[in-house]
Amino acid sequence: MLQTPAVKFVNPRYGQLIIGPPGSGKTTYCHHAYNFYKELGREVGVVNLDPANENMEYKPIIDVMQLITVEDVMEQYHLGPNGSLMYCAEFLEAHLEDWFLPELRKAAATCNYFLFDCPGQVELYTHHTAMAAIFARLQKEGYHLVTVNLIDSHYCSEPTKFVSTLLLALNMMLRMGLPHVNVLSKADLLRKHESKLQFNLDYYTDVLDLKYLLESLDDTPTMKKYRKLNEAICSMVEDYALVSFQLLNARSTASLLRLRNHIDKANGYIYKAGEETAVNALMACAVGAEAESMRQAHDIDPYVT
Ligand SMILES: Nc1nc2c(ncn2[C@@H]2O[C@H](COP(=O)(O)OP(=O)(O)OP(=O)(O)O)[C@@H](O)[C@H]2O)c(=O)[nH]1
Ligand SMILES: [Mg+2]
Repeated sequence: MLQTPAVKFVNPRYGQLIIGPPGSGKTTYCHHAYNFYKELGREVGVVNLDPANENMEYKPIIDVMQLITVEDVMEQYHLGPNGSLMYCAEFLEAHLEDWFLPELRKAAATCNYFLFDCPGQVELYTHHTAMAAIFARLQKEGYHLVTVNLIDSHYCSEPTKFVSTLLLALNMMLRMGLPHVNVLSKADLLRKHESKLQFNLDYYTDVLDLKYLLESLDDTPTMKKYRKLNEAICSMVEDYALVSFQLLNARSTASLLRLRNHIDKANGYIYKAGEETAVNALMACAVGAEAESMRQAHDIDPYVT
């Protein structure tokens, strides 16, 4: 007699790991993205992983500050803020099994989509191993993760800053080894830097032919002696061909929607049953058919002068 195959129903869980340098807009994005995803009907929760988070506008479903805070570590061990943050990351890693994962499993009873508001110190993602280990454990737990790397768009305003941004973004992508979306945040303020932008915005977002960037670096007198180094960095970024940016104005629903389309492709949410199964929604996500000029006009608030 034919046996009915055992059908295993799975409820996949998804996570956005919001990383990026201090002040790049991670906490603000989490707040607005939380409201936005709620509106879309997703069962979303925000997890605060920043032990020095002071300006949370959202109510976290899990808060690492209940486990440890940078302030306490500084006081108890007489460490500076950076050392304390490293300590906190290692402490969280050490308490994954007995604190964090049990909390997360409890939270997963009501949520299947998590926004992780991560600390801003870039060394945690470029040199240190604790955050990468925490993310790897989340993956092992069955989470479909994507790192969303927010970088303040004012870094486009000078070629030197943009070169370091490219190197930082590439380093983070390679070290985290996860699906990754780079974002130029605060795009609504780009008009302010417009006079300083040496190229069209798509040059920065699509990371086009970097020889032009090298030429403009040559125009900066203090940069002349670093020509070979800059050349090597640009050539490496080009060879990997991995870095590109999306624009974000965290306070604009249209901008959040465009970013969601990219993120859903990256972490596979578009293939989930439910919200995104409508073929037209899938197609819109997959094709992302939007002219570059339209995309930019949308994200940069035309009323900011
Ligand atoms: N104009 C504009 N300002 C923004 C945007 N996103 C964030 N900001 C502002 O940028 C500042 C820093 O934002 P946060 O969300 O605290 O940045 P963060 O990355 O969480 O900072 P740390 O946790 O300290 O690393 C705040 O004053 C925000 O109001 C944006 O899309 N547009
Ligand atoms: Mg923050």
